[in-house]
Amino acid sequence: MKLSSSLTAAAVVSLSALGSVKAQQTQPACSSIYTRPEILSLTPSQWSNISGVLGAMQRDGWFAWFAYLHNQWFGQIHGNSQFFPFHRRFVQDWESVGQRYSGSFVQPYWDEMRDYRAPASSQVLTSNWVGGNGQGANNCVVNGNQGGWTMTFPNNHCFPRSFGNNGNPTSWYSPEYIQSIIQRDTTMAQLRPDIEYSLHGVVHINIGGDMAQGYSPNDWIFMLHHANLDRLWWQWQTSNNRMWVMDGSNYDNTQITLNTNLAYYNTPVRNVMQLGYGSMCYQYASNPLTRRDLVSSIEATLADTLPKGVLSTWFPDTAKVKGPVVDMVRPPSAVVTATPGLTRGSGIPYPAQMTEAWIQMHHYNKTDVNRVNNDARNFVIAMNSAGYKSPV
Ligand SMILES: *[C@@H]1O[C@H](CO)[C@@H](O)[C@H](O)[C@H]1NC(C)=O
Ligand SMILES: *[C@@H]1O[C@H](CO)[C@@H](O)[C@H](O)[C@H]1NC(C)=O
Ligand SMILES: [Cu+2]
Repeated sequence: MKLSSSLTAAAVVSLSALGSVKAQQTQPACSSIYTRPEILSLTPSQWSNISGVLGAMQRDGWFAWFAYLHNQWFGQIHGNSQFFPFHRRFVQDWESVGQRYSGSFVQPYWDEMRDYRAPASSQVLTSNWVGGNGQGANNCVVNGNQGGWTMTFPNNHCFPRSFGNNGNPTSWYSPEYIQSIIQRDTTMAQLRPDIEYSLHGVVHINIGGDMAQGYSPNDWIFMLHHANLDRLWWQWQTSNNRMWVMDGSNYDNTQITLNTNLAYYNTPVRNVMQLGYGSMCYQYASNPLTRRDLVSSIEATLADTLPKGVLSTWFPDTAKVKGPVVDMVRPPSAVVTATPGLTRGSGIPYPAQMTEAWIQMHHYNKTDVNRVNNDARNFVIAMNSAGYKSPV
């Protein structure tokens, strides 16, 4: 199995870009492609249109439907290689329902790594956007676009959130660590647990309320979060010829391939692999607020401060090219240092980990969870002992 998938990968690499698309892609190219923006880059009128559509979707029962679907298929779409392709199709399905209400509806993403040091202080979690922590005995959210809503799945309840660590969640995962994963992992069997057991789990748990349940799509943060994870997968796919890399297993331990059907959707995994084809007619905008400066600045800082051995262990692509890692063009360093708010100030804090309850709820493999936790801790130790000061 391992051998045949690496032969396939080698065959793809040896073809021209067009040839490899033809070899793997069976869907037509999209006639037009829309862009998913970072939520904080929306204009007030775009946000008012999107939140208006979300209100209409709630009125018509779509939040309940997606919460039901996610809960129903829960065991088949987590803890195995269907995780990324299923959730890609799921968010796109949601987005296509939104487009019935407004042709210009798009599902934004949240660049959660930017807010990793103090997640509760994120702009996203204010009354201007999705609102903050719940209040009172039932943790009902009172502000933001879902403030005061009654959710109907699995039964009527106020829309709740319950931030971790008594309302002040400890740090999530740094953009440096996520970049390191994207650079180091070469198989889906590596990437999937490295993201699912780190950033994925910790955001669900630390937002809490319905986000920490099988019916987490009740909270629109679910869609912002999974759009971000999908964006990270796409970033991984578009580096190092990994577009068609799919390996590891399904929930029943059968081997996954490009021809395996997705849970519920019964469409081959192949059909969701490449954005811009078939039903996947979207792309991701780089975060215009910070992303360009952030990644470039991280890279400049990494290359400046890390000893070569440390750099090549944790950032093999950066070590190789000593330039843009993935999709970024590094601006002149004058631009980097002049960027407001980015100071080369701080070491990297240890990330929060998944709770025991969350691990059991998903029947995650404890050996794999521990490996991911240890890797994340070792990363922090390696960066801090090399004297790395993060610009984020
Ligand atoms: C959003 O904008 C579209 C036009 O692009 C309009 O048809 C739709 O009614 C608007 N929806 C809301 C809820 O404002
Ligand atoms: C958990 O994963 C490890 C390898 O990562 C594997 O050796 C082990 O058999 C798995 N355990 C279960 C119960 O599947
Ligand atoms: Cu999920």
